[in-house]
Amino acid sequence: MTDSVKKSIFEHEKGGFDIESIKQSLANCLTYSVGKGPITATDRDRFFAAAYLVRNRLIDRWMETMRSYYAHDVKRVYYFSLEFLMGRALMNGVHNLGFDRQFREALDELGINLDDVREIEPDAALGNGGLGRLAACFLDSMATLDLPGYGYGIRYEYGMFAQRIEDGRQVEHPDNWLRYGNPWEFPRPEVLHHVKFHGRVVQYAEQGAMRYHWIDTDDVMAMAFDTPVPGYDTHTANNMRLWAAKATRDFELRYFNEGNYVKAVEDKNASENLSKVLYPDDTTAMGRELRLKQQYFFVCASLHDILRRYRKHQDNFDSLPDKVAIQLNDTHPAIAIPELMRVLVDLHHLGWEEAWTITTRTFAYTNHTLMPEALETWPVALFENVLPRHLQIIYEINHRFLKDVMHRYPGDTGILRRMSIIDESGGRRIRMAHLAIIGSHKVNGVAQIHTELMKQTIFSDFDRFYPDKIINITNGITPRRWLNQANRRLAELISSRIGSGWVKDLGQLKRLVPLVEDTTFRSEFAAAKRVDKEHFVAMVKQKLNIDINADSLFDVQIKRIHEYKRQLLNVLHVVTLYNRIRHRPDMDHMPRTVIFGGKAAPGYAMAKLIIKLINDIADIVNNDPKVAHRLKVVFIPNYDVSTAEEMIPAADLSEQISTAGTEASGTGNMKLALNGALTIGTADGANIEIRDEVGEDNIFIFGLSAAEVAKMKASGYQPRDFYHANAELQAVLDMIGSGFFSPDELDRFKPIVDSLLQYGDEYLLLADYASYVACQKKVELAYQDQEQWVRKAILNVANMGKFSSDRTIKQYASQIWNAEPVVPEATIDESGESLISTNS
Ligand code: 7LS
Repeated sequence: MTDSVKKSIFEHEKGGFDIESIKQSLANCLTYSVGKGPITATDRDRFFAAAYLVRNRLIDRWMETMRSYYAHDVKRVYYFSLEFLMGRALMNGVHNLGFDRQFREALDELGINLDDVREIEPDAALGNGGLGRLAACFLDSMATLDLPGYGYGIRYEYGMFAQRIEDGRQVEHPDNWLRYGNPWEFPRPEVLHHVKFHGRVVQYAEQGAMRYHWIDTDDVMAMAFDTPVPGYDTHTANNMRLWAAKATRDFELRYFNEGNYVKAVEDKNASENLSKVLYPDDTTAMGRELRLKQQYFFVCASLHDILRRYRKHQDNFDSLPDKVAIQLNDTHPAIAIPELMRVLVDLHHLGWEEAWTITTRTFAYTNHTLMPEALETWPVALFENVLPRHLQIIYEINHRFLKDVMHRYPGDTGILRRMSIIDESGGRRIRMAHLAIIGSHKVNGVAQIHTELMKQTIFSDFDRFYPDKIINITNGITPRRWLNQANRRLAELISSRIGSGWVKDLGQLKRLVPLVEDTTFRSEFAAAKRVDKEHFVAMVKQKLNIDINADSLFDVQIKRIHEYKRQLLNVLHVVTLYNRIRHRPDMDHMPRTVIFGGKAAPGYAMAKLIIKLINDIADIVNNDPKVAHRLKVVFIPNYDVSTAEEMIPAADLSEQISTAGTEASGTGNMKLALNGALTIGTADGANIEIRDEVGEDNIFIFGLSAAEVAKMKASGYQPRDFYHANAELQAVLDMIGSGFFSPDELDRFKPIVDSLLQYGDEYLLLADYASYVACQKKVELAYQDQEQWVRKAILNVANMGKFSSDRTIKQYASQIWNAEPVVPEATIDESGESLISTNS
């Protein structure tokens, strides 16, 4: 190949953004990166070519961003998370680079169907639910705001399981998302860190100080994989660095020494299992040892990586907190606190006090739940075995902390027991939340009510002890993915009226408020929703062969299946409506389609039974001629980021009906309201702040408040009283319990009814039932007045500005991280050294 040909290929690959360059680049990528010609290429080949095309246009920005962070030695923010639910990257890249239109037209001119290509890409589903998706929205916002923010996590080989529904039941299938390769990641085989496990600690005195050595360990290597995170409408592209486990070379040596090749390979496999799979559980601790190892594995590698970067400019650790902020996404990475202490004290011989000041000024912790079963604790014995030195350090942290507590509250032994990192009640366990609070300078909750409850209940002692440590920063979502990409029709309508500034400044949506009086705008808004609903109708027909009616109210509940989220309360309402239609078939009944989506943790039997119940009810209701299309029930399988993007634009009603005081924030509530769905919800999580923004008249709030829930529980809640007092409720429960919906197995759903009537109805469904059903009636009346409904929907969209993750991230940056935006400049690296070895 001549130099000029090479050069022209390179020029095209770097990428212009005009249609001709895109067409040329796509052809080049197909040939030179995929190795296919236009005739033999499959849709998958075309997807890969398109991905390389986008990637090539990102790389310069990405490298320049890293170089400029390096050149200015800026303060960096590291978001430590066991989960990143990124979804698909192709259109996000196109969109954030701002060449949507040209990209579409180029593909069109080449006769390539964009949807076919786009849909080949598997979701990067490295997360369970809200907490993982929040991490992904935060990366988008940090890049968009030009903040030097890095994601650090695990490159799971298998992400969140794929859910199939077979005979109405959830069946889990492995998510082999890397099978065809991942065009977005750059393997960095030279970026490797040693991670130790097990072994023992020896101590000896040296120059008057006690030194600790962690020896005889089992070691694993962590290898880096980097993925660019493009900001929207900016030159910044940040980095997400995920770690994969690799065996050390010890195994090869052992093979030579022992001549036992098979055993060596087995051991090698076992150590590489560490990053094999994401635990599909967002409540109860499981897979214990491996999960703890995953946590330490990525924390250890990430901290070493960060310190290596830090020490390129600094020869001591004094300014670590001025150059590094580490945000702990829940307690899952909280082992980073004793790990940093170990590095500073054991490896670099800092004094304890000095190391502790640096550590606490570096870390901050976000709490995402008050639910006792999701508050992480680890048995001391497990720590002793897996991380013996860290256990010692935790004891030392605890000892010093409790001494301070004792000084503050002399003679109060109760408070020592309550605040200790070690829970001594029944089997000694390490309370990771206590460790995270003590080791951080700031702790935040994710919605006002959640933070208040944190301060008043589980962390009240800590709030008293550290008065300004616990703060609130309400969650948000990225408007790029959740409106501008997911709902093109609505996004274009909005931009046609108020310009596109809202994409980066969501508060500008307020300018839609006066347009509620504009009949043209209202009808265009309604028409956009209508088209989105029709698309959804076609999808349901194609995937599930169910006919649903676009004129009906689309009543949507999409989230992980969990008892506290109360999908079952929604089900009780569905059966109530069914009975009303059956008993009064000739009356007017407003057509409604109740749509569910969500995964249950594989070991969570009750959640899986609720899925089966929804599907069994769907079978009967959807096929009952008396109902005649006035009620339909659909369960959309495999709810994930991409499915959410399809469903949210079509929703009329958003179900956010958790027992008050249980949902820390919720973020699906924000996504649905931003897309013009009205919320029916409890006074819980961010619903309360959504009500404050959109106004009482534009939201449907029902049920007990968190205070009332607490009071009712304290005074001895009797679910049976509600059962006996409400004939409709009684009928519904009797039908479910006696097998009306499961004629093939009459007692199939008895455990569900028993959980309500025999076992105390922990989430107070029966207490909220009447209020919920009455509120749903108000929804129906409102929906029947389409003009009023559309006004409300517009006002929801217009008032969602607060819930941009850009606002959330700005608050983190100023209230926790003390980090500033850095606008990248094209600083070409004259040394010619590679980006990674010098500047990453
Ligand atoms: C988890 C595990 C666990 C959320 O999405 C907990 C666990 C585990 O305890 C145990 C063993 C194996 C795997 N994976 C993954 C997540 C969580 N915990 C949480 C806690 C809160 N996962 N949330 C949600 O976070 C959102 C963002 O702040 C909130 O909007 C939402 O209200 C909250 O439920």
